[in-house]
Formats: sequence, structure tokens, C-alpha cells
Amino acid sequence: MLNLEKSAEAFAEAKNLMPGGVNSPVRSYRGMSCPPPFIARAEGSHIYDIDGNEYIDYVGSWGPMIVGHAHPQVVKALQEAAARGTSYGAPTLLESQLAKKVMEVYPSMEVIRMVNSGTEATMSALRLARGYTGRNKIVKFIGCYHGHSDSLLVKAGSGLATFGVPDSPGVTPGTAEDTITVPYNDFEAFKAVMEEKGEKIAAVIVEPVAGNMGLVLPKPGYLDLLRKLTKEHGTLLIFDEVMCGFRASLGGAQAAYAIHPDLTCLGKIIGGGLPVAAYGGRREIMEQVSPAGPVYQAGTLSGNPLAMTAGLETLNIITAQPEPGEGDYSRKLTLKTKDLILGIAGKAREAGVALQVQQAGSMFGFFFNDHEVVDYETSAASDQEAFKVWFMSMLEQGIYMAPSQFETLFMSGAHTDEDIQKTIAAAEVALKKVAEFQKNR
Ligand code: HOZ
Repeated sequence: MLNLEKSAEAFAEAKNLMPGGVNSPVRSYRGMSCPPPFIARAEGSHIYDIDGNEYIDYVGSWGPMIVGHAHPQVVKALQEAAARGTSYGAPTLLESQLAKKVMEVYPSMEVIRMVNSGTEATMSALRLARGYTGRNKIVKFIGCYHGHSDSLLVKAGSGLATFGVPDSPGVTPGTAEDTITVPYNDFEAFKAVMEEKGEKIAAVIVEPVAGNMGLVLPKPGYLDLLRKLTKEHGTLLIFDEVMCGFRASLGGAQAAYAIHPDLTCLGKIIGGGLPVAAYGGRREIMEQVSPAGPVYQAGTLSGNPLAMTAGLETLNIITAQPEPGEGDYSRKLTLKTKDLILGIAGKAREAGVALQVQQAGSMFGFFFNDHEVVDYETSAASDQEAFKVWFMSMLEQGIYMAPSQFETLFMSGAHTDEDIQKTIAAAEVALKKVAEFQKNR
């Protein structure tokens, strides 16, 4: 049995200090039968809590830790950078270096603006789209999550789906009215909205590989339809690749599905574990951003030298030329992820548990469902009680996963074959428990 005594005490104290004891809702383990492990440190693929438990980590700080925790190259560069000062609020060479590195991999981003979080990136991209087109309305997809700015907290995924409040109080009806929602992967619904209101829509924002209703892939041709109809109506297409950037493939979903969005939002990995995000896209649009243009957006810590350093080192690692005969970083992660999910799928079959496994590069996820999961509705119709049994058993066996079916799991370069075999062995035990639970309830 997992001992989380110290974490329980720490959580009780934190609840008096922060809403729900946390600084971001899904960390609170609401609905799970244990407190969140309080983390003491992390290294490579492993994370350690204050109770002395060690876990193989597939949360990876919700995505950024693609090279593993405390990678020596990143840590060394950060130590050197910290010694030169931690913030200047003035331009540095590092910002241009990271911008160039990102553009090499994301050629659709001709001009880029660094910000501090995914929320800032999507919020700013929407303001820009509205400023550029002179239109107010936006389209988002049900179950997609793009951070917590008002316009985007409508039928949202991630923590909002987990806690059953997809529309947040505090968002004014006027703002919500300007956000049109459409079921993800529904071709006809999207065509109908564009036909009816296309000329009023500034932007369509999408997680091209959705990671906040669990992992849900776009159906073949769906992203092409978004691109085609947005172009026809003079609407901007915004790819929110905060999660799937560098993961669906090195060049993100836009490379994997060969779509050129007008604007892209990145985050997580480009900060290498420090707070960085960015938005960027066609020059003509981006030149509307202040001070080049009139659309205002700013930030004291934007382009922070420590954050730029961590991002740059991380991108250097994942874009490095592979050794002869070896696949590149991203390809290796994809293969490792495949080994893991196929192993787990095999154990589910043996246990007689209906499990949908999903993968996009180094992202993966599971649904206890015998139907294909294609949107929020089919995700929410999965057996969430079975998910809890699975989650708790995995945690007890030292496997650290997201405490919600409406999230995604991540592979890193630090995960070893041994980690993967241990995880599959733990899954065998967990899935037997799920089978028993489903039979006896
Ligand atoms: N928005 C993140 C999940 N999709 C959660 C971030 C966090 O709690 O750290």
C-alpha cells in the first residue's frame, strides 16, 4: 500500500493557503482516493515524492519534459545563465536564437512573439486574429482546452471536463456569445457553422491533435476541411500546438498532417520546463502586433533569459543529428511509445477489458470504452470509474500518470526499456483489478 502520509499533511496545510491546495486544478487529485503526492525532486524518467516514493513519470510536467527531468545539458546551461542574471527586461541574443530554432522546425511561423504561458499565447493569438480581421466571433471545438482566457473557457476540456464545469462562472455572456462551439471531428457541423456565420468569424482555434479530452486524433481529412473553409471565408486558422508541438511529430501536427495554419501557439517544450510559450505565423498578420502594429501585448518576463536558455537547450537536444543508423529523437520516442501502448493493449485483451489506446508520436492515452473515441462526447462516455481503479493501481505500483481521463500522457527520451517493461507489468495487475471491478459492480 502506498504511504502518502507526509503528502497528506502537506496537502491539508496547502488547502488553507491555496484554492483547493494547488496552483492548477488537475493537480489536486479530486475524485481520486489519495492526496496528490507532493514532489521533492525528479531526475530522468523518475519522480520522487516527500514520502520517499519513487515513480516512473508519464506526466512529464504535463508535457514539457521531453528530454527527461534535470537533463545535465539543460541544468548546466541554466546554472551558467543564472550566474549572468535572471531577468533584464531588455532584448537578448537568446530570444533571437530560440526564435530561429523554432522557425527552423515550424516554417509556418515567419514571425514569433515569446510569452510566458500557453494561455497567454492563445489569448494573444485570438486578439491578433480579431484585430487583423476586424471580426469578433471565434470557433472552438468542444472538449478542446486552450488555457483559461475568457473567450476560451466555453465547453472546455482538461480540468474543466474533469470537474464537470466546462463553462466557467465569471465569463460574461457577451464574451461567451462570441465563442461558437462545434463538436471535434464533426465535418457537417463545421461546414454548417462556416456557411452560416463564416464572414463574421475571426478565427478557428483548434488543438489539431486534441489532448485535453484525453488524447483524440483528428479524423482523416478533418484538418484539411478546417484549412479549406477558413481560407474560403477569410477566417484565420490557429493551431494550438502547446501540447502536440514537437510531439505529434517534431514539426507538430502541422508537419504530421501537412497543414499550414495562419497562426500557431506553442508552449511547454519550448521552455524546457521553464515558463515559455509563443505565438507566431504569417508575417503580414504578426506585423500587426505592437510595437510593429496596433494590437497590444506585452510582458515583463517575456523572453526571460533563463527560460530561453532551457528552451534552446531542450530544442538543441531533440533536433540534434542522430548517430548513423539511428532514428531521430522524435522517431525514437514514437517507437518507444508504441511499444508501451501495444504492451498495455495486449494486457487489456488478456484481462478481457475494453480499452481504447491512442497515440500521436510521443503522446498517448487510454479510454475504458468499447467504442472508438472521436470527440468529447465519446470520451466522456468512457468508464471513468474503471479509470480510477486503473489510475490508483498504477500509482500504487510506482507509475505516475495524470489523475484524469481527460488528460494526455507523455514519453520522454529518458524512459528506458526497463521503465517500459515495468509499466506493462504494472498494467497487467491494474487491468486485472479493472476487470474484477467491472464484473462485480
Ligand atoms: N493544463 C494542464 C493540463 N492539460 C495542467 C497544468 C498543471 O496542472 O500543471
